Amino acid sequence: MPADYNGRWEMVSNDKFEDILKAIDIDFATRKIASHLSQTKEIVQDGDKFETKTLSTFRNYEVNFTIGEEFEEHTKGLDNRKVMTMVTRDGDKLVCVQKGEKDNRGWKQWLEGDMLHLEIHVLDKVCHQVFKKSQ
Ligand code: VLZ
Repeated sequence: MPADYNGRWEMVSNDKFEDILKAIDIDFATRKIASHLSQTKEIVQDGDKFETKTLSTFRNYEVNFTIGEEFEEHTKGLDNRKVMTMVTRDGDKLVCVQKGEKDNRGWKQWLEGDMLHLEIHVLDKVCHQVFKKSQ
């Protein structure tokens, strides 16, 4: 039985998110706002298909994907770039590679009990977010 990411997840920690925003060229003012936001993740998973929403009071980010299927992701409201994205599984972990202008861009997501962990990386920067299941 693969990991079940379905549900609503509330942010409990967000380490070095501003480093990621800087690495993708987000301006100072936006970084100061965005790095202090509490984010909520809503995930609807049906087998290998994921619909994800990252919500905040400032901006929302939505991306849908199917494991193993590469697609063009437009990082709308973030750095507004186009990247070629593919998410695969490594055991119960989701591993995302975002090929584009910025090297070593992507994220890994996994579960530990009722906590969802997300590690976002760009260039030599790494951010670690933790979310707690709320629904
Ligand atoms: O996460 O792609 O969980 O499937 C941040 C939005 C979204 C609010 C970060 C801040 C995207 C706005 C992370 C800043 C300008 C992401 C995936 C894995 C979604």
